[in-house]
Amino acid sequence: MTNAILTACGLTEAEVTGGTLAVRSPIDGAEIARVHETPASDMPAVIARSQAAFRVWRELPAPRRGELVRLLGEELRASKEALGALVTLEVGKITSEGLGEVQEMIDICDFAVGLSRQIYGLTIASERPGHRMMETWHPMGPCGVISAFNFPVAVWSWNAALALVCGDPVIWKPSEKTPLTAMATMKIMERALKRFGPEAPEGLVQLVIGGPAIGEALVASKDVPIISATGSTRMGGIVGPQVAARWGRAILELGGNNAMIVAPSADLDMAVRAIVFSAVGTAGQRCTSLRRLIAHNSIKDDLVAKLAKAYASLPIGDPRQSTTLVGPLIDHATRDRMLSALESARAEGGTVHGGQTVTTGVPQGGAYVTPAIAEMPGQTDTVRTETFAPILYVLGYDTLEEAIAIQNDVPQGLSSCIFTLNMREAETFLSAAGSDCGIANVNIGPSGAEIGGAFGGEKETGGGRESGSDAWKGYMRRQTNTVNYSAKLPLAQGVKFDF
Ligand code: UN1
Repeated sequence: MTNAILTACGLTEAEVTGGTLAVRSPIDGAEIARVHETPASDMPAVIARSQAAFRVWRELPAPRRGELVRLLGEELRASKEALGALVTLEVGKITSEGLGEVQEMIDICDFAVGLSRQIYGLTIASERPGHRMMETWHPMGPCGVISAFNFPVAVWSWNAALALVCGDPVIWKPSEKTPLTAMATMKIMERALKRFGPEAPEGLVQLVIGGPAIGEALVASKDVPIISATGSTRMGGIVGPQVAARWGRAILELGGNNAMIVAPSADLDMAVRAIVFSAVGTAGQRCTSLRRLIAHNSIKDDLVAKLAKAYASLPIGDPRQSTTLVGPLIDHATRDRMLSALESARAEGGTVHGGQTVTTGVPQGGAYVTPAIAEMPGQTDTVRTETFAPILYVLGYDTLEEAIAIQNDVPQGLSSCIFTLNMREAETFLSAAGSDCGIANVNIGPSGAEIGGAFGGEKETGGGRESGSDAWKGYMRRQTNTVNYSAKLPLAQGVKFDF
């Protein structure tokens, strides 16, 4: 089965054996490959190739660059099943979410193809006669992409699809837990490059595999002006200042601690469906996963009872089975962190439902758990900490103002939502005095965003924006142009300087 999936993705025996990096499937903990790491000593050459590619790629018209991304989208469509199955094998996502991840790649390719003909700059009214002002967007240079295990390929594609149409080469360092999906994605990219032909320079898209030394080489290099890093706040706290210190541009997507406010008027059945998907989907391992439920005290007990019933019915097990909704955690260390967070929650006065290790009816060797609900007496330190596992903390509230204050009173600021049928409450939540997050939704959960919107958040989430809207501007440099077509040289602000 494993070999069939690797072969379907075009990975050869030589590529997946004999290396130094062991890859385990979270499904059963079995080693599925030993891949070859990029020696840190290769990094200067990798970066030099990327710089050389940049000098060629930046001169190709953007719509022509978009053609490469169009071909990538086509190749992804053809490889959707194979790559989706590999996401399931390497990350443990259920089959539907593995396929959904590849669909997200296809979607961003489509978006970027359109963007390649819409890299618009403003024209600006000049205060001087016979002058014209405008903005031009230029390619920026190599873009280093450091991605996390939980969206091993979609997050790369958000960055790569935009960077490529923006004229930037890409150097990708995936999570050490997920080199296989990255290698398979590169095969797909290579097919697109081959069809595109010789206008695409060698080294336009490169993959480097390995640990922190590889990432550090990218982060430290002045020749990699953009570093897009997705992962923990701890990682971002190291990467961000280093990139800033060398005047690079960091696009950071770090931790979240996403909440849902459920108001008295909410459609509770709909809220339950949204809560279960966003708290339990991907086994709670999305940066957008729902972690805090802030429920009005008048409906809280009813809601928790409905949730407990829904949780009890969730099929937990092998993510390759079509009926499974909760697959394994990425590894046993994650399971241990989940159990210890629940211990802390209990010590803080919380009442925990679920949160047990599951060993029957699941493949042996994987880290399977029952998702947990923890009713908390308040927003304790444990609640304020992101634990990358299916734990839903429940808090009560009486006034909307109080609910919004609780929602905002965490270090992270990625995603948020409110369930209400009251228009005043919904609009207040979205207003300047409402949610402080980069994403704020009404009557849908915090996870599962479409690619068309800008994705990212504030505070310890890092402030970066990727994917849709005008996130492309993060991959280009803006140039302000003033053109004088008159025969005089008037100065701005009425300054006189005659000699
Ligand atoms: C992530 O978890 O790093 O909004 C990205 C979502 C997905 C992307 C999540 N579209 O849940």
